[in-house]
Amino acid sequence: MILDIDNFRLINEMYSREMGDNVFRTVSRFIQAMLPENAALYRLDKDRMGILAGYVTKCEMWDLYQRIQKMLLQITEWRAYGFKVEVSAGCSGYPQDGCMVNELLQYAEYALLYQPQIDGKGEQIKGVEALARFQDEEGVPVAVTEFLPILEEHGMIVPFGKWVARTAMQNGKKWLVRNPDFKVSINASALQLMQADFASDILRIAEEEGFPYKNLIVELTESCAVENLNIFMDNFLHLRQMGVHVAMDDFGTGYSSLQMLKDTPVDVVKIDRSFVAEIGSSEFHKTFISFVVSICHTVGIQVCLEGVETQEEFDLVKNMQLDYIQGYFFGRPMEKEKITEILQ
Ligand code: G
Ligand code: MN
Repeated sequence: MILDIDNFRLINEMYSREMGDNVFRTVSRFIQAMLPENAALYRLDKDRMGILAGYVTKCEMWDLYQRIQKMLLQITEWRAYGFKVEVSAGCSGYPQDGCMVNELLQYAEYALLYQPQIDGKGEQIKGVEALARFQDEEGVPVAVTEFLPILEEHGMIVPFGKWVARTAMQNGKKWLVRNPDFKVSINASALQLMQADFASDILRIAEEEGFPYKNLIVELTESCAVENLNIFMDNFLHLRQMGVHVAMDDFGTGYSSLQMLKDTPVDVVKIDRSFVAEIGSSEFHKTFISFVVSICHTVGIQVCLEGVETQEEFDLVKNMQLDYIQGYFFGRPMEKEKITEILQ
């Protein structure tokens, strides 16, 4: 749904730009506060904002619009100035009318950040994981995981995934010049893995961007494999055949991690960060990590430990022969320029 503040130009002209900004800020703050959980608000341009919501009918959107109208009329802040603020709205839904979602996503500020992956001794950066972030109204970053259901619902996950892949490879290419073994990881959701074209799309993008297959890691989660095993397997095998590396993300959280490991021979296993979180207090969690390292190394799989946040945690794992460590202790997801700096 796209909302347009009526008479916004007039407010700007009759009062001031500051007044206009003030009105816009207040209006969006009020709208933000009444949005349901599955919806997000964006500023599109001067006087327009968009609400992107998943799992709702047009009727519900219309109802939301009416409630917004009513709420705005109750704002008293501008009474003294003698004007009232109303908004007009246009609403479209996917898949019925499609393109507005594209417009919204085009306007939405999303960025790709990169989190360093260090070697097991904590000495040298070996690669990065690309992580998408949406910037909300106030510029507060929102993890894309919170957005995936909306993207999926609107059929946007495939174009979004392609955007992530292309951007990561574009940005990552220059890191390879002086670090030929540097790895760039991207995440793929279960829905992407179920597209018959997934692997060939990734390979084509790598080709177009001049990014070597061997420097790319595609991260999958265990849940990827359950629904449509054939398409998943085809994609998986195709990527590996061509030399793209595949990592199993969030390892240890699924129902059948070990079976998964047996059936899908990945290159890297990423141990879920919940294991590190309890490493200080739980012998099981600590043993689990060494156990995974030992079983994986026996069959030639590398291991990345996620979620190392403190020196104490690092001290407990630095002799575990891990291949990679990733976590806030070594760096939060950061702008590409920061990675370039680190690599200097
Ligand atoms: O599912 P996946 O492993 O791709 O998720 C990566 C997410 O984990 C990112 O959102 C990233 O910000 C977050 N993350 C990375 N390192 C840490 C950490 O050390 N602690 C916590 N709490 N989160 C982390
Ligand atoms: Mn991941």
